Amino acid sequence: MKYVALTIFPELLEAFWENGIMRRARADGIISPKAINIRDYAHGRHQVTDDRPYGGGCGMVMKPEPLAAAIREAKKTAPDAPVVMLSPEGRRFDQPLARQLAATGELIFICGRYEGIDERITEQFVDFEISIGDYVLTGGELPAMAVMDAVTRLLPGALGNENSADEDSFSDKRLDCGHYTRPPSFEERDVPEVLLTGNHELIAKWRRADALMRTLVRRPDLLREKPLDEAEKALLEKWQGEIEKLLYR
Ligand code: 9D3
Repeated sequence: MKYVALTIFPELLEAFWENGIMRRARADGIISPKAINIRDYAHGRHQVTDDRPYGGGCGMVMKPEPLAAAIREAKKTAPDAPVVMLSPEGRRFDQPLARQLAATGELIFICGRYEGIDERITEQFVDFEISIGDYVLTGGELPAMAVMDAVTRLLPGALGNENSADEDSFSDKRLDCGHYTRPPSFEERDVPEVLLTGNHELIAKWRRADALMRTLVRRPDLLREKPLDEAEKALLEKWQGEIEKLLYR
């Protein structure tokens, strides 16, 4: 997967690519990332990349000419890449969109700063406009890293263990179960006994129940997004019975 990120802070992306899973994926040739400094394509003595908004108002807007030149440069390296613009007005990023982007061979990211970029750039060049959620950041670099992170871990070989486990139908639209490691007792809190039994069938059953309970309590909206399977219905009915016993005894 080829990534080209257009930014006025290329060091932010370089630091991201030089660490952890990204670093290894890059060393293994699974990703080949490159940052282009938009400022290098700005003209004049001060290489200005922003200007005042037409119509007035506070804040600044990224000028179209340096962005267009930087995008055209990126397209020389990645001619078939969809152009992804990170923007608070974009479509909310989620796992299905991560899968869709992971299926492309190359991606160009535009990381905006200030109040945004000139709308004519969006109209002319942008294929996907993506937001990572409803909160206000200071620019598109961190969102671009979030998208690259989610996409990279889906690429074959990027995670040490061949990934598929969390992409299967079970974990989709459900929270994960709780995780535990040694020691078995930590500051008066014990690991659930079943996890120490070595009984893999019982452990799998406990994990499914714990995941369902956590989803029910924290994210009941997810239970409506994917229909309950028979095992989940049985667990919910069992818990309903236990709740009714407590309430109506
Ligand atoms: C007053 C209108 N503001 C929009 C909420 C202006 C504005 C604030 C912050 C415009 C851009 C930004 C910088 N944010 C991003 O570039 C951004 C972002 C975000 O702030 N939240 C979630 N996802 C994203 S993707 C890019």
